[in-house]
Amino acid sequence: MSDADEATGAEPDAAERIAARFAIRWRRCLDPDGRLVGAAPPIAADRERLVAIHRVMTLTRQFDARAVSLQRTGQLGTFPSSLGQEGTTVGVGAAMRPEDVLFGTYREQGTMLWRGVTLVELFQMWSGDERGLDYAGPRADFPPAVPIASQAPHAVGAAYAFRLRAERRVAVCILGDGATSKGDFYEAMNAAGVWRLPVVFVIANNGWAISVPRAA
Ligand SMILES: Cc1ncc(C[n+]2csc(CCOP(=O)(O)OP(=O)(O)O)c2C)c(N)n1
Ligand SMILES: [Mg+2]
Repeated sequence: MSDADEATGAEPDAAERIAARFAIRWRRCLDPDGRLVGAAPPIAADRERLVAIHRVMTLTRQFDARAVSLQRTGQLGTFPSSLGQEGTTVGVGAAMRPEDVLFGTYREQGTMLWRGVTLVELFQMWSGDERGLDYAGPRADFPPAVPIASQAPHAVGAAYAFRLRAERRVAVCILGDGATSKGDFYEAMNAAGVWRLPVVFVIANNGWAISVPRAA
């Protein structure tokens, strides 16, 4: 059915009927300049929690600056900065329960710090020392996925296990906007939808996949 058919109420042509319609709602609390849009969410009144979140956001930025300096002076291997994404990463961590399981990328330092991964473990990990991945804190969390979107099917597998074991926990999978172009992302979304699994996909849209802008 064309838009014109719909507007006039005309019978749709049997050869071109609409198979499905859907809408994706979006919600925001702040505009790009940080001004409040609409009513503040309940967490805005929880000063203690906001300070706790802000503390880890600040720690994340300090860790980031230190890691970038070490990387630039040849003392650390590759390091993906999360500068400017502290709110997303720590915010996701703060929304999770301890028993949930994180499947993040290489920019989730904030989520990891919130969940109890230590600074020593982060420095070990980014120095290539695998002991840094054997977290003393969140034992079940997966290591950051460097192969893009590869953590999405893992998250679905874990969520399937939670379902089979009747465990009340959620797999939380964080991906970049570029990762949404990967086949594993669609396969994971499809399986999660078909089996109605307890998995949440968070797309951290920073507008870029290395040098390719989202608009391209
Ligand atoms: C399977 C795979 N292909 C290519 C790469 C190289 N690569 C590293 S980062 C990146 C861009 C990812 O963009 P996005 O998902 O938006 O994450 P961002 O880095 O912006 O956080 C690519 C293609 C990779 N790591 N893994
Ligand atoms: Mg990106």
